[in-house]
Amino acid sequence: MAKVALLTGVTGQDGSYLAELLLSKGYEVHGVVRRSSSFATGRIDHLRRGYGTNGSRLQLHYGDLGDATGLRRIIEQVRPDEVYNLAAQSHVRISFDQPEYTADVVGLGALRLLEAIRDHNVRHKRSVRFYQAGSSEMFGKAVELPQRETTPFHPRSPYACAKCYAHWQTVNYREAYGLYATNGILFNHESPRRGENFVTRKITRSATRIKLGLQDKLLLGNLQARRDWGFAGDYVEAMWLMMQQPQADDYVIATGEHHSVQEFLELAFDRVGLDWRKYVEADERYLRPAEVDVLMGDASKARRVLGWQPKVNFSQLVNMMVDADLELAERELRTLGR
Ligand code: NAP
Ligand code: F7E
Repeated sequence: MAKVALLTGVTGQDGSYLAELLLSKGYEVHGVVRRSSSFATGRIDHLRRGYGTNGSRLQLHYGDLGDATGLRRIIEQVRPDEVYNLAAQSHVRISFDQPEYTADVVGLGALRLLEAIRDHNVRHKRSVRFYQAGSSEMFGKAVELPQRETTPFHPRSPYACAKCYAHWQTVNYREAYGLYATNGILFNHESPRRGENFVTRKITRSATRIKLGLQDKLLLGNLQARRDWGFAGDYVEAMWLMMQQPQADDYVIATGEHHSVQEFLELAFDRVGLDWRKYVEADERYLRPAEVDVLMGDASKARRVLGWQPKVNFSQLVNMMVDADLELAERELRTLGR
């Protein structure tokens, strides 16, 4: 019998890579999608068109992390072995504009799932496993570097505060009810599927569009912030590994290197043969009321216990994203008939 996985956030960057990984491992995969006025399934359409033998094993269900009744119904119907909670209002800057909504979806959303699983387990004598998509943003203001599982949290945004709530509820359900509930504390991870308003993708998309004459300028905020950037494809493997252990636990997933936004800019523009200084302008709309200056993780526990390590390094990641966006910009140019 194939294992059954339920993914919230299946239409997002990580959801699409994790769905691919689980399908390749023979899972039956179910995803929660929220209703929107236009389709948001662009990242997973290739999995639904039935390519290979995979297509029929990805099934979508309408649901929302704000709607506990719907989530419970989906869990009852799907009877998953593993639930991966990837759904979130995941943009840190936007969480300052929408703090209450972010807390509801990111914080209470995780609690709604935990409660649904707890009841489902008791009712059906099952032991559904739960993965919570935690974030390095929870470390926030650097109290130590590198940050590891034991580093105290100091969140610096409504998003990070909500992730801390979800983290501690996950620990609490593990301790109080014996749920197999695991927190992945993932540092920034990127890919050609990254949302276009996160800084890495904004840079690679703009550098390539500027190169082809589709755009003149790139407006950015703080160039000095430093992040530990890895590849999303590597990070979803860590999620799966965490869910296969005999005991649930919490793990930091990171590359152990940090680079500034400016370094990312330099590499990306170099890749297309441009000098970033000629095109980048400062725009205070992209500054945050409280910034996280530097994040760098120590993933030695994941290496030791899970046998996990990243395969893609920083410059390979930048090149992969630039090359994919160059193809996208070329397609855009052709569509315009230029
Ligand atoms: P993403 O691309 O922004 O995807 C977020 C997903 O959540 C999308 O599928 C989105 O649906 C869905 N969603 C948003 N609000 C929802 C709601 N109310 N109900 C149901 N679904 C909702 O994020 P990601 O980069 O893949 O990240 C996955 C998870 O890891 C998130 O929880 C994020 O906070 C966390 N995380 C990410 C990183 C990173 O560097 N990427 C690092 C640490 C933790 P639509 O497609 O309809 O918008
Ligand atoms: O910002 C600076 C910005 O929005 C990175 C999410 O996946 O990772 C992500 O959160 C840095 C920040 O990612 C712009 O101030 C400068 O210092 O790409 P970002 P993030 O805030 O680190 C964590 C781990 C998550 O969990 C989140 O879900 O870049 N920056 N100029 C800018 N950032 C943006 N977005 N746009 C700019 O124009």
